[in-house]
Amino acid sequence: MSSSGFEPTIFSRIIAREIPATIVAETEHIIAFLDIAPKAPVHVVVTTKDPQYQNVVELAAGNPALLAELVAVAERIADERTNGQFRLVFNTGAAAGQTVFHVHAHVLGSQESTDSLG
Ligand code: IU
Repeated sequence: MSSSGFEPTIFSRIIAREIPATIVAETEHIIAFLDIAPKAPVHVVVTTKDPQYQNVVELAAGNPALLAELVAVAERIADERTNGQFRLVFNTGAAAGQTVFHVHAHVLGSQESTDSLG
């Protein structure tokens, strides 16, 4: 158990740079990294640095401003990395496919940005 009373998750270890990840965005409260097992051409995980919320329902109830910040970071990533169209997925509960109980969104884009292709 951590000093904050919450079990550190695998994402806490990514945030602490204890295990590797390709970090693509970071703010005071939010961090985003490439999913290690991408399910789409663009697949980024966006999570809170605070591990206390296990899922989006808890985050929405406990700190809606932080949820709004997470969504804003997700939109910025999508603007930068996809054609502007994206899916924002919050798996909620093990039966729904959630494996890491530290709130996070999946930003999924079917097409990478063509901005850099001229
Ligand atoms: P889920 O919604 O809880 O299933 O999402 C967890 C995601 O975290 C999943 O897509 C994993 O591929 C991803 N992931 C990762 O990117 N890096 C890791 O070290 C681990 C899991 I463990």
